Amino acid sequence: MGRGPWRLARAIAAVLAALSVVAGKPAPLPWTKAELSTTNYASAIVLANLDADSLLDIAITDYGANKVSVFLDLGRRGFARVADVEVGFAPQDLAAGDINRDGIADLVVANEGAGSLSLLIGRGDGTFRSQAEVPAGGGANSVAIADFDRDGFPDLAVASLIGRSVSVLYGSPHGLFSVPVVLPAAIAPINLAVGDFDRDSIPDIAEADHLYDGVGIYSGRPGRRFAERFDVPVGQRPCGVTVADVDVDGIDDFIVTHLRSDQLWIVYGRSHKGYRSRRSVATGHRPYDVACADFDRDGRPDLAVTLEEEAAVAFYEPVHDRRFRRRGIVPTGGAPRAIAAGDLDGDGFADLVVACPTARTLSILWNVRGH
Ligand SMILES: [Ca+2]
Ligand SMILES: [Ca+2]
Ligand SMILES: [Ca+2]
Ligand SMILES: [Ca+2]
Repeated sequence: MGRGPWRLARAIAAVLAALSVVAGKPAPLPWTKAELSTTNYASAIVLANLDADSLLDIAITDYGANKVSVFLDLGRRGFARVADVEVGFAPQDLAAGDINRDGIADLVVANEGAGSLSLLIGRGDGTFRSQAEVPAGGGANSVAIADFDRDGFPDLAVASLIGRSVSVLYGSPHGLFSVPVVLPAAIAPINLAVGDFDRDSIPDIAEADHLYDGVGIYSGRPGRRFAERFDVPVGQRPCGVTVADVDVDGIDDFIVTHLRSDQLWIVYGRSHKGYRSRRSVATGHRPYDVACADFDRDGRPDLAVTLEEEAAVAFYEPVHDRRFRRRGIVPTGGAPRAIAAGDLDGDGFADLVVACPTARTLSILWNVRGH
């Protein structure tokens, strides 16, 4: 054998070694990190425009302090924290939407300890002019806003851990909600998300059940009805569930994280019935939550996963056949849990907000590809 093929083989080995470094730890990704302090234990994050500018603001539930904290985005990567809002005992989750249809974003908070929902009506300056608390089942731990009966008034879906159920509360012209319609869950619902998984234009609910090896789907039907729950097997002990159109086919999909088995599952929606396929992605240790956005703007959504035990966010990009590969990781300020994606600085590239509850911080990961 001459030296040419040997050199070629060595060059190929060098390229493969370099690629394995890129796929593993240090991550040459264009992210700049900043930290915001929280009061106690940030359990959930929502990004919404809560004031009069065009920038997304940050609202979090503070589980230990029984409060919602709002960080107004002032532009130029600066934030102003407005006065915290008292909510019910042990707030675990929140959602943003215009509940009373006055054009101003409002917040709904699931209070796990109180078994209630706090309704915070926005003033449009990051503060809230009224607060109501409605019963929502014991261990209310996850909430979403959607118009399930398509009457133009926002409705609420809430998971009840102790009630072992998902409840739907229908909105009315007066901003009041109906008595809950209770849908039985499997064992221990800990998270839900809403999307249209069968493309019939009626919102459906995906519910992750912590003690059951699957995700329950409640398909919305015309009127105030849901089809009988059906389960999608997604491995042991699902934790987080996030809705996105991962394969860009116009049908919502959902992504499920698994704290204990170090993987996530992507369940792809399908027109008319059920789901088309599902795919697992091996992650690092203790994937808690996932955000889906097209971070590099190549037209294909990417995944950002909080790895609690690695104190980092891991990034995954799509490859062929609905599979994903790891692109790199970015360290956070502590063990990360909740994550949310949105363009905070208005440069057209999605940024990330990551809650690190034990460090009492939010890590802001600025996506600086556009700079
Ligand atoms: Ca409103
Ligand atoms: Ca409605
Ligand atoms: Ca549907
Ligand atoms: Ca899809």
